[in-house]
Amino acid sequence: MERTFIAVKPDGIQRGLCGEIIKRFEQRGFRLVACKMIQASEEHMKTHYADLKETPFYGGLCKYMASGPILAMVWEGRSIVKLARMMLGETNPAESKPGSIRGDLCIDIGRNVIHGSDTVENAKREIDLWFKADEMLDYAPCAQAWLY
Ligand code: RTP
Repeated sequence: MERTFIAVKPDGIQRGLCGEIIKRFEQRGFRLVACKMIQASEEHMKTHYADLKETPFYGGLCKYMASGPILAMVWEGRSIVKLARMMLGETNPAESKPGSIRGDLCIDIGRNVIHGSDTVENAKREIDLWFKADEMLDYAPCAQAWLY
């Protein structure tokens, strides 16, 4: 089963959007296997966004991402890396379709509320960067009597 790293960015936390974002992943049928609030250091964000090192926005992006708490999560499900990116919408919310998280919830490229891994390989790298193995729970999907 595929896993991806999803993070509600500081602006998403400040705007109280965690519930809305988690709801969308749950309703799509994906499973939350790890979740924690964390205020990352700028160094940690520089490692996370290392592939953007040469861009003009790298410094500001890393500083911003370290400016407040983030909700770091690992979600699991079939083709989740690709499907989560579709759920997120475009990097620039102004170009995101209504119905996507960014298309519904934000406008500014620098305050686009959510991060999602862009490839299966990067998902593995990011999950390892943010979570220890024992912070992720392996539990079976269930069809219990109390699920309707
Ligand atoms: P993310 O990594 O945060 O999920 O975003 P992404 O894959 O959609 O986009 P990426 O190219 O990896 O950029 C990371 C974040 O940098 C900010 N950004 N600013 N032109 C700009 O000013 C600019 N371009 C990108 C965005 O906040 C983007 O999410």
